[in-house]
Amino acid sequence: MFDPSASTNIPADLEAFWMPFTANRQFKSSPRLMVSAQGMYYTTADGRQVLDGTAGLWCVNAGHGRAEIIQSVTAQLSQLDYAPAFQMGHAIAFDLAARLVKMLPGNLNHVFFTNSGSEAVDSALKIALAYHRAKGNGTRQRLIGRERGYHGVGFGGMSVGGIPTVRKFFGGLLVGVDHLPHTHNLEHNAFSHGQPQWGSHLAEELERIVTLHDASNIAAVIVEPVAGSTGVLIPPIGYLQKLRQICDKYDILLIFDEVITGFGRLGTGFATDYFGVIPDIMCVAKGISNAAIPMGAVFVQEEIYQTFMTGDENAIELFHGYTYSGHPVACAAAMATLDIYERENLFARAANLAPYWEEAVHSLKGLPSVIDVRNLGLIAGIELEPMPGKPTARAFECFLRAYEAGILVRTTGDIIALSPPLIIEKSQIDQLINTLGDILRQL
Ligand code: PXG
Ligand code: PLP
Repeated sequence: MFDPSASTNIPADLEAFWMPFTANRQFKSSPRLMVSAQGMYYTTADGRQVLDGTAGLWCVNAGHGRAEIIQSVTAQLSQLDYAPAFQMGHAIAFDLAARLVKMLPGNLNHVFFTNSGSEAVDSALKIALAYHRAKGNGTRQRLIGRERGYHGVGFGGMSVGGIPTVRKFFGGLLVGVDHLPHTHNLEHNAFSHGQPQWGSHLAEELERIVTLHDASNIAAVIVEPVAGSTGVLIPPIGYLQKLRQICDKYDILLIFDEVITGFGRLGTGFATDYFGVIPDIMCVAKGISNAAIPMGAVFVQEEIYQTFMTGDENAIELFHGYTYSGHPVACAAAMATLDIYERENLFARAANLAPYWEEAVHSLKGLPSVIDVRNLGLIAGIELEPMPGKPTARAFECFLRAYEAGILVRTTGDIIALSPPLIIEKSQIDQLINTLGDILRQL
């Protein structure tokens, strides 16, 4: 039997595993290996405790090693490890769906399950296209994303995404896509606390795109309410409201990609609650199951779901799904995760900590090479001046030194992104920011 505690901490062979989004050769020449995790800390293969400043990859919102999740997953595995998801069902997927939609505002009443954020995004885009077609608006095929958006790595998500390196190696991508401009602007918004004042007018670029392509050809606009992966881009005050208005005006579906912002990251259940803007379709993943078992989901408005529920009752309404949609073990992890969020009031906890967090991260202003600090909820971005001719090098060096110094941070370009588990203590915020400050002073 495989026993993780009996396996050696250092693998004999690092070559076979082609690591995702990783400098494979750099890593394999000096690996950074985790052995276990509990609460706010990882234990590394060389026996050190590392404070998790990133909730894994923005996903372990309730902290590591939660006993309830382990017990639920184990019990579910013993009772029903798997059952076919097509034309068959099991209660826990229905129970989880009913519970999730109660957490959401408006008529986001139906949920389609996936295994990841990437799958959630591709599912959302397909639902948007099929919805318009079902309404007799089959010309509405164009999808609008945003520069510096990240929507995962499926062909749909890549195409509406706006990160050059995520796109440029993979050919022509989806046809019929256009992009809004991103809202990041150091000249106007550097060192904003919370939402920037400047920039809501950038939503009006959607009017230009509508004029160019005509609304009759546009299916949906997809944005992250707060862009995470490309370095924490906070929406200007009023920006998302304007996008919502323009989408309404032209019957364009608004999709929020809440893969990072969902499940408490901003101190509310979802970004839709934080900003008071309700999308037509919403993608989640990550925090839905505290990352213990992979899971993603797409929520849709009542009217969208009902548009599909017409015609022959014996006909499949949506020709889409994954072998593991609503996997019982993932559902069990999600159920236990939601129990923890509720019982420990973690979303409110994050909201209460947010002012302390804001003050702590902004204390890094003025340190060498720090050109911006931005924050919202329990997220922060610290942007560094790139080294001449060596973009990303400064932040990567900072990441390596941080790991040595016992804190896990995430970098993207020359931006350090922080997003700790929502259980973080004030003393741990101090540890994270003080350690980072020391490193920035020495760099
Ligand atoms: N949408 C958004 C907004 C995301 O942030 C995805 C979709 C894709 O989810 P999956 O589960 O397919 O990875 C994401 C994922 C980082 C980082 O450090 C961010 C993500 C994943 C890994 C690293 O910024 N976001
Ligand atoms: N490829 C093949 C050959 C398959 O049979 C399937 C599913 O049956 C898939 C890909 C899709 O896999 P999944 O449903 O896990 O996304």
